[in-house]
Amino acid sequence: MSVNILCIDDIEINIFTIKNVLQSDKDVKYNIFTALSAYEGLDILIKYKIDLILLDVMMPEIDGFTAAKMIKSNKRTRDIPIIFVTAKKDDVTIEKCYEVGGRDYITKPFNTTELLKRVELHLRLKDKEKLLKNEKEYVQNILDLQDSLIFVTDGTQVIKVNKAILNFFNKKSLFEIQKEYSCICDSFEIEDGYFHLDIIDHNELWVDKILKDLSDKKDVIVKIKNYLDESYVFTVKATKFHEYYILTFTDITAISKQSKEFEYGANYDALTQIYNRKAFERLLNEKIDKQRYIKSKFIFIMLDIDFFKKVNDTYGHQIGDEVLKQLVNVVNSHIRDDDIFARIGGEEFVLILDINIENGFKVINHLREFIENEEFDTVKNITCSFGITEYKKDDSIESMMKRADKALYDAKDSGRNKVCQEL
Ligand code: GH3
Ligand code: MG
Ligand code: MG
Repeated sequence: MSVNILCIDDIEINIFTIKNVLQSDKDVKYNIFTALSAYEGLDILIKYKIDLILLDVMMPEIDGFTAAKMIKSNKRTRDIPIIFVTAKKDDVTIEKCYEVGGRDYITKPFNTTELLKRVELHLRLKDKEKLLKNEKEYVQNILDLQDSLIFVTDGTQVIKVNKAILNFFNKKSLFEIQKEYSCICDSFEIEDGYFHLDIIDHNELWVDKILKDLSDKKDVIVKIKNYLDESYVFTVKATKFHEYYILTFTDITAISKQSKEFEYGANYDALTQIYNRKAFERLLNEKIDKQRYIKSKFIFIMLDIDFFKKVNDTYGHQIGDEVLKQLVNVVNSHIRDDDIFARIGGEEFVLILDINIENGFKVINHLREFIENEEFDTVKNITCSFGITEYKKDDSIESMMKRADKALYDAKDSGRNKVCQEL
């Protein structure tokens, strides 16, 4: 690729000399454009793509300094390196050369090698700058292509963001983001199960805590509100690069909602919203396991509605469902938050209470009376039978259920609306 150099000097012999020197370069072929005034030079700059300017300082009408200012104030030409060629060597002139945007200066009469080497140097620097600028733009392009929110921080201030972040916060530029969010961490919602500022030690930087969690193979999940005040859940990845931290936030809102629903569905009964059979089995097993090191009394109760088939046959299945829901409310209002209450079948429920069997018997009998006296919508009255047993050493879920089932059978067999126990 040919290199275009513009040489502006009001004295023709100077131009002639410079041209000769530059064309003597054996390694590079320069295209030399010449101008005898700043006007002429500016005109050439409009028409051609110039790579470097050699500019005389003292010229009639527009001098070199003024011309340089004009070149630097134009977006299209401001990056072209200017080397001043001047006869003046005083400090004021030299200082002014740089002040107006010159990259360098050469004094007349100049040394041939010096001129060639300076020109080569500044052309090389210009190439490097261009490369760097391209690199930056190309990195930004990669960032902007990502759906994840990406941002770079020095730990204090946001240094770089991608388009996804601007869109998320409805901002036009990094500057707008910086103005409103001194730290993106301020926008993390404070909620259990999510990473937020309240969980960080005062002597730790929040990004370092994220890096530490990630290296401990922990998932870092944050919740952030967008400009419409809608909450989104993100999984965070981070890395440290020199003094910078690069963080990506990937939107997992949909998956996280799904898995929460899935988790709920796996543990709770859809009709009554209490634990289902699977959750109950897990919880009872955990309780039995704990007995190995925490010895405490607990009882297991099976509850079955009496003649429930008749309710369905008389009022229909839908009313039957309403009875189940109302019964759950009645029982819930009678037990403590820590007690376990689950629906394990159609009209069969279980309870686990932290109490000994003597007191448990009284509590359950009271519950039985309570249900008996409750006025149920439509069906008015129902009764329930209960089978109770207490945890014994070496019990398993099966052995406990077997005894409770036997007690329940006794309650049914002895006329229903009864509480029976099996030791
Ligand atoms: P018992 O006093 O011997 O327990 O008599 P029962 O009629 O309650 O017992 P049975 O086991 O014969 O009948 C249970 C009935 O529960 C059968 C079924 O119609 C009803 N059922 C089971 N699951 C549901 C449900 O989800 N909704 C409704 N509405 N009814 C259910
Ligand atoms: Mg039954
Ligand atoms: Mg029944």
